[in-house]
Amino acid sequence: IVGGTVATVESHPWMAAIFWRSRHSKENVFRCGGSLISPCWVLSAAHCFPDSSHTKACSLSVTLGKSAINETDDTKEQTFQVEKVIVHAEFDNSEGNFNNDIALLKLKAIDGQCAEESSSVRTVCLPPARQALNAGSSCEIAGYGRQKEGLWYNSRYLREATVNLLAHDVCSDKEYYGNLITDNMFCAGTPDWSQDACKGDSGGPMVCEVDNRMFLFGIVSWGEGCSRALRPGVYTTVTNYNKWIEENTGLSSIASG
Ligand code: 4AZ
Repeated sequence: IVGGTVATVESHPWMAAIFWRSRHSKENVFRCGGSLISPCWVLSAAHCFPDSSHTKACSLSVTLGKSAINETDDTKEQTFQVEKVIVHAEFDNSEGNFNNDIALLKLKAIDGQCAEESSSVRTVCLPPARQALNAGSSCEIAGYGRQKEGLWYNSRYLREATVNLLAHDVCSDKEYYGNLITDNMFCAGTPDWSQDACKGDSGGPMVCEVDNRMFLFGIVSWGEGCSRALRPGVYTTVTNYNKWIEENTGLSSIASG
């Protein structure tokens, strides 16, 4: 996150930190963010899981309730192995724009139970399929990613920032991203380009408030650099995937509103 502030995980209790266990170093390497949408399911970005052997479910783990990426707080955290990874079948980066950048991770239950609700762990609501937001709406993003483009290390602590939604026609203007922006994506930034998601924030949540409730509207997906003028962050449009999420998780009416 560029231009944001340190956040407590209690203010983003659906935040998931996804790690990959390297076969060689046997260390857990932070890979991506995600959002807890039900006790056993985390929503993230497809591009976090390129289908090569080293991202098989067995080498992934998910930690919930995490404030600091390199420190463990057993009083708040819950860690799970991953039972399966479902990457959207039409995920496509052939145009360099991560179309359908969405994936589901099923957590492996421990004694029949996945995530347990606490002050630091909670599910986020999915918005109703037809819930649209106006351009200019302000939404929150959170992640453990870089604080500046070009840095090679992630943030030590979870950070948050506030960004405004951009109209589709603005972001599809040739001054912006042109035809790279599909209906499965939307853009967000700030008027002075000071706040943005950055490398390492991918897969993480964008939540927006509707009628005093927070809903998961976006998944951090891509952008040309971070905090660059006319190069806003690009997010997966979660409302386009309500049916896909229901079909793949077996959770029904998850987004009844
Ligand atoms: C990345 O590489 C990435 N400025 C994520 C978000 C943005 C840029 C890059 C948005 O994961």
